[in-house]
Amino acid sequence: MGNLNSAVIGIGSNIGDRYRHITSAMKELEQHPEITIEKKSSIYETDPVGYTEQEAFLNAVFRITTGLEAVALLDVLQGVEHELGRRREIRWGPRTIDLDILLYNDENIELERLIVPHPRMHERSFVLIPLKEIEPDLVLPGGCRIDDCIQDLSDKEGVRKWRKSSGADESAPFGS
Ligand code: A4P
Ligand code: MG
Repeated sequence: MGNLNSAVIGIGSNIGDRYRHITSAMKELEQHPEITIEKKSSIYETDPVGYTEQEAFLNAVFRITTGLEAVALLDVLQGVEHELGRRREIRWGPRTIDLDILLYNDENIELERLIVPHPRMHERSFVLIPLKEIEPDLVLPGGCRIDDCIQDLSDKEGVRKWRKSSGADESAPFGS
């Protein structure tokens, strides 16, 4: 394994068996020789943000160490999205799986296909609430402590801890 980099990944799904999509994606990533998952948040059920005429998401975040450069990591994440049948149709619309690089070391990256830190993470409860679980002392790029940043968000009620045993998701037919 090459030099160890630390990255935080956001994951989300709002089509079909959302829990299975999230666990399958994480299993795929765990099997990559240059990726180690270090810490995972709980899974949250979250009201859709942006394009709101869609089903609720399951969202989580996790921290990895990786020998991959940021763009190579994005390639791997997009490969997993593709494998799990992600179709890009509506921007911010429904998806079987979405994998975003939220943070990569403390680097600022501005390429056409990769912007890190993720430009919308600061304003999103579905990112910051799970992120606080794994990085409680994080100071966000821009200087806001994660706790203070969450306090200022208006959509906190749209983010609820989710339990697999709630059942509904497992019995729902695909695509319903
Ligand atoms: N890209 C640029 N920077 C990054 C990065 N840091 N990580 C590029 C990953 N990709 C990055 O993404 C579009 C392009 O962004 C990619 O080709 C990549 O090169 P996409 O995943 O194809 O499309 P998208 O996700 O629909 O667009 P975008 O802009 O990434 O959307 P967001 O901002 O991620 O929002 N509501 C809830 N509750 N939960 C959600 O998870 N997600 C979204 C998507 C909207 N509302 C949501 C949720
Ligand atoms: Mg995305």
